[in-house]
Amino acid sequence: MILVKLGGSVITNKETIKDEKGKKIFYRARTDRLMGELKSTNEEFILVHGAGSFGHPLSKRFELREGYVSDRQIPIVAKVQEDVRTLNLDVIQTMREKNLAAVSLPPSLLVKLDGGKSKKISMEPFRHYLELGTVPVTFGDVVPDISRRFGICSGDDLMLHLAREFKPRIAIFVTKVDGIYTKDPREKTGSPAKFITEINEKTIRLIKEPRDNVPDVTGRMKRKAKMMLTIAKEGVDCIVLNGLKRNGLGRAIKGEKVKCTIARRRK
Ligand code: ATP
Ligand code: IP8
Repeated sequence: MILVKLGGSVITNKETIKDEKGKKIFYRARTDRLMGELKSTNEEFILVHGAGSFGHPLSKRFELREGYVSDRQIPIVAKVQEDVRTLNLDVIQTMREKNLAAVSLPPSLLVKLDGGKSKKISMEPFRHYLELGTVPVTFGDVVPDISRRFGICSGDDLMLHLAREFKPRIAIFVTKVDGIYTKDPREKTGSPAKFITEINEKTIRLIKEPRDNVPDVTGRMKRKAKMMLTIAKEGVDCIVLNGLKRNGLGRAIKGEKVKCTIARRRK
């Protein structure tokens, strides 16, 4: 069994957000291709996807990650939940078109935080729908928080909890870069970004946070790298690869060599 997260940067446009008609951008053709690559491997999987432009900009503007501070946030909690479900429905539809029986498992109903940290995640529905032969699909969402009333659960957090529970053969983060660099490879000033082939306690210290304005409330590559190390400590190999490269995901699942950053399992 494998665990795959399609990053918000791959399936949406986190920089431009809306098209000329004012509609949020979902990259359907690209998602469709990635589903084809997943399907061709014939291996059981759980799919997680990020929120991208459907979740981050409003969550940032209304500081949803820190929980309740004002009543102004309440309609926004509902709106962001609606938006991430719209994206989830888009993802689910591309899966159905590939004859993948995808079942949506919204974290708003399954996850409880306390002080921003995961307190409880119901794993039973994931187990049930796997046993049924369907593909459980979950995503970054706004969820209840016991002490702060609400908070954000990211797809990266879900990857860790699902890896811990299901011990997949591999956990794969699909993003729009080849892997993790010492700094954002788009940054052209200063010394060039160096590619990190393996994340460990030493190399993680080399990663600098980006200086761009991309709205993101759940942390960037450094946080992903930390999550990968934690997943590796759970005994699961974890990689980040480029979803823009045709068949990179499919080849990685088949065990073929692709350019990626790995955190090797520790147990
Ligand atoms: P989401 O969290 O919305 O699901 P994602 O998982 O696709 O998104 P992002 O956090 O958006 O991932 O990360 C991808 C982006 O991070 C790329 O656009 C890349 O340019 C940028 N980036 C910033 N710092 C780094 C770094 N050190 N190494 C690699 N990419 C980086
Ligand atoms: O895109 C964030 O999830 P992520 C969820 O996986 C929201 O980090 C609602 C911003």
